[in-house]
Amino acid sequence: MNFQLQHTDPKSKARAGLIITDHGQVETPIFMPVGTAGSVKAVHITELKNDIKAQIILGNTYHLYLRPGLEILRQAGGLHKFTSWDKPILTDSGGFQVFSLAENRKLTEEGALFQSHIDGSRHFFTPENVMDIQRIIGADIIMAFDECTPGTADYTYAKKSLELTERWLDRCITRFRETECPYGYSQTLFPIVQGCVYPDLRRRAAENVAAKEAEGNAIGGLAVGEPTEKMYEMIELVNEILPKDKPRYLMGVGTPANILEAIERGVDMFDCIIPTHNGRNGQIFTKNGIMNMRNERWKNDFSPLDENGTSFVDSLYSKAYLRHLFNTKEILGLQIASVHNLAFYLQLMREAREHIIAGDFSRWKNDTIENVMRRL
Ligand code: PRF
Repeated sequence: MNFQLQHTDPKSKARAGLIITDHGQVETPIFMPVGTAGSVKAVHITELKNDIKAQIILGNTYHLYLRPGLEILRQAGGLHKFTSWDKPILTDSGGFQVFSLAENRKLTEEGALFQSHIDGSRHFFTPENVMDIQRIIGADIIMAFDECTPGTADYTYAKKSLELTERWLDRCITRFRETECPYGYSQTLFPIVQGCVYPDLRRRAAENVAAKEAEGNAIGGLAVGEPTEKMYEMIELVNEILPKDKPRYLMGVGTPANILEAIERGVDMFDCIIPTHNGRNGQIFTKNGIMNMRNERWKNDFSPLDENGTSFVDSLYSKAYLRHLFNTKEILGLQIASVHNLAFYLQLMREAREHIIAGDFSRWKNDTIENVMRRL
């Protein structure tokens, strides 16, 4: 993998860049649709490529390891071949999902013991086997095995947790260097900065990660229960330390406002379930604000779903029709909402990039947040 920093906004920390992988290029800032179990829920690959214009998608080690499992993934020739998505993929390492989904999980120095949320079967993730698993899944960018410290953790817990993440990172790097991609292309490992909301821990974590000289770096442990202002403060502090010539990935964030604020503070890559998850609950993002399609208000509004939208669904379908689909629980409603919201997020990233290059990012960002986050 290679990263070219193309433009830096003169008035903020916002950047425009290019990530080059063996499965193609990614223009940053970028949003990565979440394809947890090998599918971006309710969205075809053709829509992702041609309509949404996604450049990279995310998969989850935890889910893919449990189902379909490593034997099937290996036989398929990796996740790209299995899913027919031939562009870049990033996989999360599983630690975060073990803690949010699995049952009876137990953390030890060695790794994380857990029971599957599907059938209760017992499994053990270690920094070593999580590297091996991500080799077999075959993502272009793989993530270190970390403990995502809750945003409400006290200092003593956060420090212990960070120290474990740091020891695990060293084990990840060792194993990653001893192994190779079974499919003949190259993979790269991103370390993750933890440290909760404590400036000295975040500073130390960022310095430790920066010293590894990885091809890209991630910021984890944010949007996990801490106040939003604390999140912005930690992003700012960490980005002062992480290398400028490597992409920075903020894990699992967020709303359009969160993403634009993080871009202004120097973040390049994002993933989040909000556009798809909230979309399936009837929440539609537009430039003029957020619509809840279950609302009576749209019952006889036959105007296009989103007159400013770039997706085919925006002009093809009306607000009243999508409201009807949600009202009758038609599967098509989930599909339209998911495609629309992902197209909206990707368009927001393209506009952010244009404004960074044009040099007026911050003004555009402030206006955009005000409009986009309004409730309609
Ligand atoms: N670590 C990992 N994955 C994550 C997170 C983390 O801290 C977060 C936190 N926002 C989302 N996904 N490995």
